[in-house]
Amino acid sequence: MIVALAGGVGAAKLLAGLVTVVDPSDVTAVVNTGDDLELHGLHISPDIDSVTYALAGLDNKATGWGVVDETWTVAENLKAIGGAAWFQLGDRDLATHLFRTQRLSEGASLSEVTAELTAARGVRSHLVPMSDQPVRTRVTLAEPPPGEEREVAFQDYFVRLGHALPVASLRFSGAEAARPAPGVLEAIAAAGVVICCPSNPIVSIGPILSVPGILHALVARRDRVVGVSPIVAGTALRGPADRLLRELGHEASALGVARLYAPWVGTLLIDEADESLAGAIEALGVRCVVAPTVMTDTARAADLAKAVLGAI
Ligand code: FO1
Repeated sequence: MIVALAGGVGAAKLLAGLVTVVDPSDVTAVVNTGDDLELHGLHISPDIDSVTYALAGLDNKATGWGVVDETWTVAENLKAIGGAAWFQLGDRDLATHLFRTQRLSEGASLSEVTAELTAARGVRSHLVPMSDQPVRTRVTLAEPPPGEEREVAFQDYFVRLGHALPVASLRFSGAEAARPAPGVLEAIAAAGVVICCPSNPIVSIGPILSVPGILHALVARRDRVVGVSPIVAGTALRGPADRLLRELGHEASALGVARLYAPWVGTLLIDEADESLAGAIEALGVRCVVAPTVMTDTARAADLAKAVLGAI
């Protein structure tokens, strides 16, 4: 069994490639829910949805989030009547949020709803939220603009403010009281390989590690954990991972990622562009494997998945 720690787009791409080279039902993805939000009375789980849509072949490759062939009738009408328009929900995507919110209101857990949604979309891999309890990433801005709170919710930082403002610190609200979702610790303990997907180390993988028990379970399987650096030649291929690393005092490089992950990642796969860092990474006690990591299409993602599996 293969376990993957997953954030949004980078994880979704790698997992879409992975399921072309292994039996999809052998894959369990533990997904970040620190990005979740409530908007228009709906519970939205962006990373769970990004991974689900990618595995169902429904992902919108133009935006990197949401559903392919999307239409925007509801969003346009919401905007016309003065509703919150900064976080765009497409018509097809809305069905997911309506279903999730209704089932949660009936008392289903987020894991149960996720299993129902993935089954309905024909996804054979197991998707598990990191926790059924709410854990929310909160971002403290270094220089809040006038009228802005110093601490904002993740999607306010990421989408409404365009992840353009420097960050002073982060916290994962609710983490202390959260428990790993059912099956998470068991899956990590039983996995032949645990893949840490090329997701943002700070705001995608960080929240997963904040759930009590998960880091401990990973440390115990360190020799089976393979990370993929989301930083290539000092930059994030997508999103603010490089800036966030720097702003929070880390090095924005594959070596910086290795330093962060060294306690629980036994092997780190880095891009060919970063080959010169391999020695310094190995000096940390992290095995280093060099391979092409840029996933321009599913075939490249499948090659990366094979390299990850081959690294163990
Ligand atoms: N990202 C944006 O940049 N703008 C949006 O309006 C937006 C809407 C949205 C709706 C549903 C969903 O599942 C994701 C959405 N995202 C949007 C992406 C999301 O904010 C981030 O990519 C993830 O949270 C980071 O992994």
